[in-house]
Amino acid sequence: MTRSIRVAAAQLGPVARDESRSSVVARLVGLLGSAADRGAELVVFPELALTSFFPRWWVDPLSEADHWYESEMPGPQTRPLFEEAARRKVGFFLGYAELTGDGHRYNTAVLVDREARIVAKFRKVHIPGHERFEARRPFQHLERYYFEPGPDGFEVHDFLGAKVGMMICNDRRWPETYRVMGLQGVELILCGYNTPVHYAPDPSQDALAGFHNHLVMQAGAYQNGTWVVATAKGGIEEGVDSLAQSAIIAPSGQIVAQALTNADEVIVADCDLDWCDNYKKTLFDFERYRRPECYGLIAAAPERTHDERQQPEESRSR
Ligand code: CDV
Repeated sequence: MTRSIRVAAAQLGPVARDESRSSVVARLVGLLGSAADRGAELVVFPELALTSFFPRWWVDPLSEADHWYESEMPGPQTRPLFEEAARRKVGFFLGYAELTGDGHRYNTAVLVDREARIVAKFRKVHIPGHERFEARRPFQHLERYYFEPGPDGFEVHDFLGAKVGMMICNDRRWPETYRVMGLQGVELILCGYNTPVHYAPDPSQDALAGFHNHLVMQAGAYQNGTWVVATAKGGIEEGVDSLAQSAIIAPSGQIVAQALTNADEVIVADCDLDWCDNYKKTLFDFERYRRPECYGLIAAAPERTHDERQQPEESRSR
């Protein structure tokens, strides 16, 4: 008997700065219902799905940004999504801004089972952007002001009969992300993203945003023999055009489903998990063919610590 999961990517169009949580959650509930109507067992929502992509704005002091974060999950406003998921027996991946009880801020996703229980949490590892307001930019990308890097790395979980991993947005650009999960036998990687089409540090990349998005995920899927399901928050959000093109990618590296719009849209595919072995047991039989003794530099600890790589403490205000 083949092992297969029907997975949906539930893309969101723009979320306005003043859109209420209950309005966004109602949109998520609608998308989850559409996915369930099409037989999906698992729905993947975007990164920071509950709010506008707020790192585009500089808010100082940071405590005045607390309303963008969730201090409990589910909380009163997100509970309707969990209730609907339990009613429809659909699992989901949901990205949101997390504020922990002891004051840490993470760009987080939860993995929720078909009874609406949180079974795993992932905190974004690679935090892109900058730490302080930069006047030269048409809009900010202050993720490094709003979030700490996730300390837990890339774990793989037994979920719905599959080996499932998670990553968030910029994580998808790094080969190490996929390989760390590949070494744990991952068969299905879930991802949410917000990718502004304009990249201020090098605008020559703007025209390539869609190409790079699929390039990295197709390569990661193929080189590790895994499915990748990646969901955007796309469209023109508060004046900033963000990439849509949500995609479901097979272990062959082929895109088997892709969003056609930059608005709320559900795409669905049957992910045959046994297809992973076509790659894991042939070209990418890690046991047989990898040469880790030749790759030492990749995992070597840097000479500087993470904190030393940050901007000087006096230029930050937390
Ligand atoms: N939300 C993100 O992580 N966005 C980044 C930026 C750098 C565009 C991305 O890699 O898509």
